[in-house]
Amino acid sequence: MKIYDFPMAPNPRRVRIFLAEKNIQMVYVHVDIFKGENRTVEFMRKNPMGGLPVLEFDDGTYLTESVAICRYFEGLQPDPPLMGVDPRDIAFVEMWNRRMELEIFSPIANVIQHTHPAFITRIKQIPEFAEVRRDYGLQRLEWLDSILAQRQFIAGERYTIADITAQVAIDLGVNLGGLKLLDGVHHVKRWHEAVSSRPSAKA
Ligand SMILES: N[C@@H](CCC(=O)N[C@@H](CS)C(=O)NCC(=O)O)C(=O)O
Repeated sequence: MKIYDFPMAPNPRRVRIFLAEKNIQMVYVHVDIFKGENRTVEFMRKNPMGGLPVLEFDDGTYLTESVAICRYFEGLQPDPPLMGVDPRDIAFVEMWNRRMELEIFSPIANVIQHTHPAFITRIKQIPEFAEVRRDYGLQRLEWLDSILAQRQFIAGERYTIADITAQVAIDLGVNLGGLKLLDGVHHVKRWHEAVSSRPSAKA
């Protein structure tokens, strides 16, 4: 088993953090997105969508979508639980993870895609769209701040995949986009310091 990976990209990092939390060792194969290595004919045979990460099983089949890959490893090794512990908890973790994808990750990714020089040749950049999404993302971080005022982690008192999704999104915005995402959101900042101090954050 191996995972096709690119260190700077947030979705592959989501899986790396998830596996680090579970202490699962993995073989990672470096695929350089900026050099277009994920868009070659050979790579598109592995994942017709071209995206990373991709999990290759030993029988030569491929699993894509970072959450699907996490779901597989959660089933394989349930401890520590990162996707919920019973039907109700699983549903709530799912809800918070989807909210982090749609309300936090997506606007931050849009800002990067529509402003960062690395994307100039990849998409038609629309600065006004980046501006709208930046404002939306900042507003949603204030909302997240009000959630984290009430509890330790995003889905409750236990660290879950929802924290990983928000963590990779915020790190992307701060490190690659130079966005000041942690200013004025004290509870998000406290939470971010906590997740960043976990050994998995280095993954
Ligand atoms: N929904 C997919 C998204 C995969 C994706 O778009 N990954 C990005 C990196 S974060 C990528 O490979 N982008 C390069 C490209 O699509 O050419 C997932 O969760 O795995």
